Amino acid sequence: MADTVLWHIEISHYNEKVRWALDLKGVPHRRRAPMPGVLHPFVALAKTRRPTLPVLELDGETIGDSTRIIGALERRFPEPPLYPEDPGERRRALELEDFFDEEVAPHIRRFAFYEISRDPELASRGLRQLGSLPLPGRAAALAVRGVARRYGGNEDVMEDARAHVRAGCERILAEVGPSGYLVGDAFSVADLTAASILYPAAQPPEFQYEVPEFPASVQEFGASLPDGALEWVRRMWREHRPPSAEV
Ligand SMILES: N[C@@H](CCC(=O)N[C@@H](CS)C(=O)NCC(=O)O)C(=O)O
Repeated sequence: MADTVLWHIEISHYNEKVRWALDLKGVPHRRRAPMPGVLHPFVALAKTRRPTLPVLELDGETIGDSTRIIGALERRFPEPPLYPEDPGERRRALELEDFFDEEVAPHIRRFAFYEISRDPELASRGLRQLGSLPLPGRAAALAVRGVARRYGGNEDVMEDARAHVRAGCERILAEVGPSGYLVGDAFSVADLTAASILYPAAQPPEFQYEVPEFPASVQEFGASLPDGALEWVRRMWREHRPPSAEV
């Protein structure tokens, strides 16, 4: 087990999904964070032929994509379960995982990078904080704008991006049951995914790394999101986010 290695990006919400699953299941692992935006796509490509992290090395297998990694962890370390036992509940939990991955995560990312790229000083501090290439103001803003574009972010799609993030919050409020969880009576992959993907908006104190600094425009948008949804995200972190199992 000592050679379980997570290749990750500290600030990334998709990467947080996998860290949370590893920590919850108490899997001792090492973490490697190749320079984000510079080295990380090459490391990912070399390992999986796709440019994205997270990538997990587990039992001699190299697995890319947070959903596939959680599936593999669930098989190898079934306790505590993240997939509900009941087939109908399991289907709903996996659908919600997919919804937050596909319909919310890309939009929160393109919105945040685009807004940061409009403030050169913030962009420069952000790159330094990320452990990426240290660039001065305008150059940093251009680099971050490039990342935003890579993720589909430009002025024309900002309203759509905000609408998707809001829809994610509304989906939480619509799905949360009397138990306080999205599916059934227990914490599942649905809750873990929603709470990971929306962490940049909720800024939970349990986040294990430095939370990115956002411009006023992002903070104002965050403050306009339905309170109950972000409170729910913070509660999931408070009640279900264990400390790191990194060795
Ligand atoms: N569907 C993938 C998405 C992962 C992803 O988009 N990772 C980003 C960081 S947030 C990445 O590595 N991007 C590099 C690139 O696209 O070049 C997952 O769930 O793991």
